[in-house]
Amino acid sequence: MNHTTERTLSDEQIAQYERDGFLVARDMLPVEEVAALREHFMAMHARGVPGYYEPPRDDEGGDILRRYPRIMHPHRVDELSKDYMLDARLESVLRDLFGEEPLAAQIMLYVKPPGARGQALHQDDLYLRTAPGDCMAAWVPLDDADEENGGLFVVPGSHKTEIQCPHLADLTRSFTTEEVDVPAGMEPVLVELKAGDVLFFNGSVIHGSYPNTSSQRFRRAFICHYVGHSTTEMSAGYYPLHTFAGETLERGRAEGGGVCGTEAADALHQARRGELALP
Ligand SMILES: O=C(O)CCC(=O)C(=O)O
Repeated sequence: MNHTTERTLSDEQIAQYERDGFLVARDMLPVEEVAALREHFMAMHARGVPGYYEPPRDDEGGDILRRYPRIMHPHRVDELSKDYMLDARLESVLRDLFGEEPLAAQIMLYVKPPGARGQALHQDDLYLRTAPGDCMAAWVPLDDADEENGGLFVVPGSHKTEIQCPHLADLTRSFTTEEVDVPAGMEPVLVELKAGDVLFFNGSVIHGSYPNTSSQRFRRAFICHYVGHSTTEMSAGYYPLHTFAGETLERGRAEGGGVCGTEAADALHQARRGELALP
């Protein structure tokens, strides 16, 4: 078991996370390890997993993301993905930030090639529906991530605002269909990261990314989502949860939620067509 009673983070780092809703841990993974991960994930991407996610398609149809779709839940079919989702280095930071044992819910892989759209501003808690408390993301860049190649933006302090009902995003800039507004007086800021850094952020923080405008630079990242051990319910699509000791478990099933970035938009579209009444 990876349990340790010693803290990894300083009081200042924990206070900064609580104030801003995010924390950058620099140089968590050695560059050689990140290079090996890039290779592993690109090979997986090229292979596809029939019956699980679509192998990359050659006919782009004007959208490069058809050839490079994000891969949801690779930990269910790929041991290395699961190992990283349950990595002890991530666990120690998560434990300090949650203030309790973390449980892993999912991992997603984004390849984001040159020309790819981003993911409009949103809050993960809308989809994971964790209660009580918030989920947390560990966003692990596999390339240096900056404004040019579509790095991640966060809105500092927005985890202290309400979870918003999204509206339709600008689909020329976002591959997901929903977007939330930036609260008055707040601004999205780019979190510039080097491959090997890890960004941790609270599930209520408004965040997202814009298109990759570079001509040659991919912006690969894997993103893991976690909840605290005291969670009593969440969206069932993320079950089973994983302990860092390797057990699986479930909690209660929250209403709604679903795959990050699509569920609420589907509901909005259905509502517009008069098939569903929104509360
Ligand atoms: O990596 C991105 O571009 C967006 C990721 C994101 O918003 C998320 O993981 O919820």
